[in-house]
Amino acid sequence: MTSLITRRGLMLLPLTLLAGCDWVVLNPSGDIAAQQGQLIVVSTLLMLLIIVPVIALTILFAWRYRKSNTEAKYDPDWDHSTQLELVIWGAPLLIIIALGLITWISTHKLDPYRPLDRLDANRPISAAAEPLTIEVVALDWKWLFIYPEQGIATINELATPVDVPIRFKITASTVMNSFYIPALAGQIYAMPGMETQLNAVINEPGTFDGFSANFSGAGFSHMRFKYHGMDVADFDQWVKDAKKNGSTLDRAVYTQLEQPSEREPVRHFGKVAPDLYHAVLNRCVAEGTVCMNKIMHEDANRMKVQAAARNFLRDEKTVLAEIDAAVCTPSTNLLKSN
Ligand SMILES: [Cu+2]
Repeated sequence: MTSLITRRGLMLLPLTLLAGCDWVVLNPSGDIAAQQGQLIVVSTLLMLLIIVPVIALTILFAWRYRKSNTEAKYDPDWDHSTQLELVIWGAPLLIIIALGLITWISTHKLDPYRPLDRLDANRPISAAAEPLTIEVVALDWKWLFIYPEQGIATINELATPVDVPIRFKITASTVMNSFYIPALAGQIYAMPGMETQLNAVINEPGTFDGFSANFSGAGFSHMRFKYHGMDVADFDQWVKDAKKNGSTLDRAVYTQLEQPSEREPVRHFGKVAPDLYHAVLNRCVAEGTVCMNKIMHEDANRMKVQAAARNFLRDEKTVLAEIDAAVCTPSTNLLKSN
């Protein structure tokens, strides 16, 4: 008896654990994350349209056609029902059509590269409205945030004003990470030598968790930061405070910073070398290295010259063939006429 109670208690344990959860993904503070949360709810409900009836009917059939029930009709030669066929084929078809439409629409509407067209469900904004740009660099094992317009940078702390569209440009220094603030928007990969983007907005002031959602080595577990959604006035004050901090983030400081380290404390830089993010992205922070975009540009130019040379040679062959034809044809004709 005790073992049965214990077993039942243990079965309930996961539920009590879940009850303590802060369901941030389904109750976020940013409009993009809110729309993504709604997608999860809608697709789960669509799935339950099949799962709930199937489970209910399984139990119903097992009960109704149990051996001791002599009332149930026994019909071993039954093999077809048009109504059943309609339900069995129609229901999944309609659900797949609905899921397909939702996927198509939301993939385009929630494309992280697409500039926002609304602050939330009730407040549209023009796509031309200039967002706040933040450059994100995933380092081993801390986050660097550069505010190019404000000329400041931070380590392991992010702040943005509430109800202002933000455009994140995301890259990494060595290995792949994933930039994830569940309250704000879905995760976006951070990769060295390339840039990903995220457009999002926070609608409520508050402090939220941010972290790397892609394992990146020894210090990964502590690659966490606090994200502050602030009133515009508080944000301006925060920028001013950061500016007051005299230290400068230049290439030398960055090279130090880039070295692997764990549990980095929050740090602010009042000045940032203006081309630092470009150099990080194109892997040319170190003195004397050529930037990747420059190498790619030169490669592209070389390809163009090679293609032009090939075209020229082909044209020359065509011209020679034409000359050949022009010179040789009359002589054969002459031969023929003789
Ligand atoms: Cu994948």
